[in-house]
Amino acid sequence: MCLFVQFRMVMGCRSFVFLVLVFVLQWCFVSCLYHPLDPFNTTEIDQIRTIIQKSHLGSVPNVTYHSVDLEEPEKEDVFKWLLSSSKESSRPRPSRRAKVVVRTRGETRELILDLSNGSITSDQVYNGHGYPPLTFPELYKASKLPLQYPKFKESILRRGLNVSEISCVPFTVGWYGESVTKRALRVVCFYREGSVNVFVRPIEGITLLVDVDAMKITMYTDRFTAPVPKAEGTDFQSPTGEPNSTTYNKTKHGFTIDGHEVRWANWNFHVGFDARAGVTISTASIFDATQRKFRRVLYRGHVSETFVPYMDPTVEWYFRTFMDIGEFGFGRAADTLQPLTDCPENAAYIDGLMVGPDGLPQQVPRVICIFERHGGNVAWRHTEINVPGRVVRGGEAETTLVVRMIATVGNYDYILDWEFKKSGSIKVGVDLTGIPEMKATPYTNTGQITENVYGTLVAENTVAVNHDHFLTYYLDLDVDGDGNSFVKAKLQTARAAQSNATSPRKSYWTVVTETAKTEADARVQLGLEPAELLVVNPNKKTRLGNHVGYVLISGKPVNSLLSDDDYPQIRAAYTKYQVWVTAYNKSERWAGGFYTEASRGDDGLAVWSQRNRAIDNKDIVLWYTVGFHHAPCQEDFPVMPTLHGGFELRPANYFESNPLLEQK
Ligand SMILES: *[C@@H]1O[C@H](CO)[C@@H](O)[C@H](O)[C@H]1NC(C)=O
Ligand SMILES: *[C@@H]1O[C@H](CO)[C@@H](O)[C@H](O)[C@H]1NC(C)=O
Ligand SMILES: *[C@@H]1O[C@H](CO)[C@@H](O)[C@H](O)[C@H]1NC(C)=O
Ligand SMILES: *[C@@H]1O[C@H](CO)[C@@H](O)[C@H](O)[C@H]1NC(C)=O
Ligand SMILES: *[C@@H]1O[C@H](CO)[C@@H](O)[C@H](O)[C@H]1NC(C)=O
Ligand SMILES: *[C@@H]1O[C@H](CO)[C@@H](O)[C@H](O)[C@H]1NC(C)=O
Ligand SMILES: *[C@@H]1O[C@H](CO)[C@@H](O)[C@H](O)[C@H]1NC(C)=O
Ligand SMILES: *[C@@H]1O[C@H](CO)[C@@H](O)[C@H](O)[C@H]1NC(C)=O
Ligand SMILES: [Cu+2]
Repeated sequence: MCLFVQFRMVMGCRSFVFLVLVFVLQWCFVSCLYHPLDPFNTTEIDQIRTIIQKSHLGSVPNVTYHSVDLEEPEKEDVFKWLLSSSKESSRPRPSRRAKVVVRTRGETRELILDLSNGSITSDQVYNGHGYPPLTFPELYKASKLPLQYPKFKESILRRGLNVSEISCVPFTVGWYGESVTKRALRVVCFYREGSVNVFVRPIEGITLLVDVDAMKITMYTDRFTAPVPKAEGTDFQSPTGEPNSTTYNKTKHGFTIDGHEVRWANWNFHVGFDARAGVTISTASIFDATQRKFRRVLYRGHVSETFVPYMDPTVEWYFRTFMDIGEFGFGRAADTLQPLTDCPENAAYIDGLMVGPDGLPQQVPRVICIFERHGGNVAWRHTEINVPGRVVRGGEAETTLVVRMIATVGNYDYILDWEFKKSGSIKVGVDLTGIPEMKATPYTNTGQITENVYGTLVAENTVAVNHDHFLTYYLDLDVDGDGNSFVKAKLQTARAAQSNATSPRKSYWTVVTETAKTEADARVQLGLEPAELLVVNPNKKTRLGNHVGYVLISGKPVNSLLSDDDYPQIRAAYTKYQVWVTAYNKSERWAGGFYTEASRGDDGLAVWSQRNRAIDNKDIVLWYTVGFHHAPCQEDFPVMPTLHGGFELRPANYFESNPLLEQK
């Protein structure tokens, strides 16, 4: 029954249960597995809270849970479990351990819990820089403070505005060289009156700082005013409401979801949901029809960090340099998917579960959708006219499987896709949409502007400010096993030998491969030289003798243009390169460091890479950053059409030949 408790697929789960109850019970008994990388279920979340309440923290008032993460089991134990052929009950599932970060009495405390014996195996106060993610109640309370603050109310009256029509939004503050920091938020206010599009009507000129632990306004300035942009033409609501659920419930799927494991075509993988990363893909392997077995591809993949720095250095704007994953969390920001808009008719939905600030389980309905995409593309084709007397045609329409989640982080929406192809490719896509951050100005036409406004006039009195989006992916590839190497296959122009009279050609390109020995060799700024970037398994060869591998097909080369000594860049130093490779270490998953809020750049990918560990024929992790420099345009107002980015991991000498034909 576990399947149905954890996963309410929208496809009429309940009636399905009644119809095939007997079958399901038997089936669950033999195959309803608890995968070692499963997110915590309600029983386990309750157990975690109980363990903490029974400890010395039980008598401490106001313990808030900021992060509860599965403490990653050893990889070898996960594989022992995966490859075990014994029955579920006797499978050696690694013990479930939780890393819990709570705050109490103004301190950050890290606990490691062992759920198998209910003990706290480690308990320490964290004294380093930075703080755990902010909780929703903290953000909510901070957003309400201005509305009761006399000086703010005065400022609003002076602007001739109605305080009842104001929405305030808490923004993280970053770090700008302060030697002592407090958990703080800047609260920025907007005028709704006549519009639901809160973010397009900023009230400019006011700076408001909140001390989060004290939950008090500790700084207030009102330096200038600018006209509030008008409400007209800013609405973005769809004319129709919720779709009729009967139109999307009755679907047949070409895949199965068993616990958190998905099987489709030649793929087999685990889908998880994490408060910090959002959707995670784990233990993805692909069936090789030649070898008659599943072979490993990706041990774990998810967004590790995001960095969104705005390019306006003025007093009211400079701090807007967000690292959403660590400061807030893509899982916490994940939205319930709207059938037929967010996911097509044939989608199955799964719910997400996380731990609330009070330690109680918090459910997010329909947080991930999974669907087959019949995108109208061609998987492969050929027409042969050189067979005498015949025209020979072959080909196949492409069907892929998409796993999708959407995070709405304040003004922006990120649509995260993991698309699996029968060819062995994994395409990772991200679509940006939502409302760009706007700044109110006196200008109504670009002809009036004589100063730098740090963006584009997208509507009267409205500048959409220039900014970047960087999404850094954690990609623990295990190409056909643990021992992997990172190879740069550089394409170099060569001169044809002039002495050879048989060829008139003067040049050609050739492939010169370089295997990265250490982490320093594996920092890559794309676009500087043509090169194929591969993760290969040097211990495995095809029958023909090529090393089996996966190639990274990158998107546009975008790296941060901020100077290295700029504070936000110190915190997000890893955005200087699009590609990094590190030695696998289960504690190194968050590119911006574990404690990202007000971090100082002393933890994270750029720091780990400085250790310059050996990465040749080792268990390695590939990090890839999808980047966008966003200089907004008028079409981005009042809500922007999706802007696509992404990359592909594609087999390269992994199979003996085209796997699409092998499946026949
Ligand atoms: C469709 O699914 C939704 C969500 O699971 C459920 O509330 C509804 O009753 C279902 N409708 C039908 C007709 O099965
Ligand atoms: C949660 O998982 C544990 C195994 O880790 C299992 O024993 C328990 O029944 C599950 N609880 C629910 C509500 O699924
Ligand atoms: C605990 O929280 C409550 C409500 O927020 C507050 O009134 C109280 O002062 C807090 N207690 C301590 C010891 O911080
Ligand atoms: C619980 O198990 C852990 C091993 O995971 C061990 O270190 C610890 O001592 C055990 N605690 C108790 C109370 O048995
Ligand atoms: C201010 O807004 C509130 C709520 O929208 C409304 O009820 C009230 O009449 C407004 N006050 C003025 C002075 O317009
Ligand atoms: C949904 O659609 C079905 C079939 O078209 C119809 O019978 C039902 O009344 C509709 N329900 C709602 C709430 O509109
Ligand atoms: C000249 O070209 C022929 C034919 O492509 C090739 O077999 C031979 O190796 C070449 N010789 C030199 C010296 O490049
Ligand atoms: C693993 O990573 C953590 C955090 O960066 C570090 O403290 C630890 O030394 C690393 N372990 C190894 C074996 O590199
Ligand atoms: Cu943007």
